[in-house]
Amino acid sequence: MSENHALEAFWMPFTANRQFKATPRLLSSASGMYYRSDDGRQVLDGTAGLWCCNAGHAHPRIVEAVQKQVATLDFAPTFQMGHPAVFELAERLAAIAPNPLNHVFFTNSGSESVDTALKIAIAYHRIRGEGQRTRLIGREKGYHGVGFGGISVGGMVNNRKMFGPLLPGVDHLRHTLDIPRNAFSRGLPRHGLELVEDLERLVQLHDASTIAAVIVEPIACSGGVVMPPDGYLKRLREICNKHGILLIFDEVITGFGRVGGAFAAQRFGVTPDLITTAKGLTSGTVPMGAVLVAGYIHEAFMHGPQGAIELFHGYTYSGHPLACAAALAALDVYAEENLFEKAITLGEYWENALHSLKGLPNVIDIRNFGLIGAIELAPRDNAPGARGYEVFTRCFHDLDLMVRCSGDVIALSPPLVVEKEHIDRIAQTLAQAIAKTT
Ligand code: PXG
Repeated sequence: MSENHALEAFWMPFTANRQFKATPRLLSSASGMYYRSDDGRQVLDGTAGLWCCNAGHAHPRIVEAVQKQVATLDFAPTFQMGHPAVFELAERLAAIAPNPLNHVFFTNSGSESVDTALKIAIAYHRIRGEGQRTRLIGREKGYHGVGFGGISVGGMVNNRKMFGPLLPGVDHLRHTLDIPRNAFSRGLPRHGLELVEDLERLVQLHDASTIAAVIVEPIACSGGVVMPPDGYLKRLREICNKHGILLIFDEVITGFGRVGGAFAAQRFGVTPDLITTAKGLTSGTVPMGAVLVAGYIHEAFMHGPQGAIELFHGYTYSGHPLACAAALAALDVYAEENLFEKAITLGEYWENALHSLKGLPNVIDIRNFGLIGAIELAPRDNAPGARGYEVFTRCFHDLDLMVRCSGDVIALSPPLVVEKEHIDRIAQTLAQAIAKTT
């Protein structure tokens, strides 16, 4: 793989292709908390892959379940057909989801989960005779994947600006990042609750009768790990209730133990009408997403003739047997190893470790909640993102630690099998890398 032409054909996603191919970073195997790089180094995984390998890498239980499944039933359609694992998985997910989210629509990714949830929301209002409720509200700095629905409600300019007018009838709440007032907050920031009243402002502008749904990430991870101010999500729920607007939590990252409890909805004590998931659902092993849907929404569709298809939507691979096997095994691992508690039991240790980096050169903010963390560096003059990228590459190439950089924010989300010694090493390594970066 060292010859550059061997890397040419793959157009890499969200990657500076030419820069990467000049200095590739290749991973060849993984186990537990570690990757192995193709030059034989053991690299500590500070990001659970891309926020997804919550059970750690190559967990024997998940590996075995997928191997067995592929040899038994490689594929089965779920359009007018079914197979046992997909029904079992839906029941298992309904059992850990907040009440009353007790129905599950399967997809293959977070992006598909988001587009599915937005479509269900619009169709739900129409089926109830409120077909004028089509408007969707997202939030600045939000990331909801890369489908046209997801980039329309999303709030990251680079993901939107190249792709034309996007979906019509979309508006955005302001984001909640406020470093001047909230820098170095531990957990949820104290300032900024008033920003939630933006939704009232948009209701005044558009009228509630035109708005189908609001979609937010409980913690906006890709947009730089932006926390909800204390009380924000509760108030958002109240405003949605007041105006008959559906609330969608995009828990593609925050689901499956990342912040403690199965879902952030439970940790924050706020129940949305729909939850989008993916990533940790299979611990990243086989692509799969799922939308958790409140019983009253599902029920609204279950009318008309028995033989009528209730929702004209779905994917060839919705509920793929391999993904179901992986998800069922992942849920077993999460339960048996108490991994949904890790973000609570280790939360304070994680917080203290990250905040020990306060005072290092160029560190302008540190944010944490559950087993999520972010260290924000001051941008270099005329080169935003360069300092973050340098810390990221120094960690990987020289210090055997994988972190993620999004601009000048270093984002962290270790597998939930993380232990104190790994946390110590993550913090020490980052301290070294940041200290060396001018
Ligand atoms: N919603 C949220 C909240 C996400 O974080 C998606 C939807 C889309 O999921 P798919 O499976 O279609 O990629 C995501 C994905 C990063 C990073 O480093 C984050 C994601 C993906 C890749 C990188 O922040 N989140």
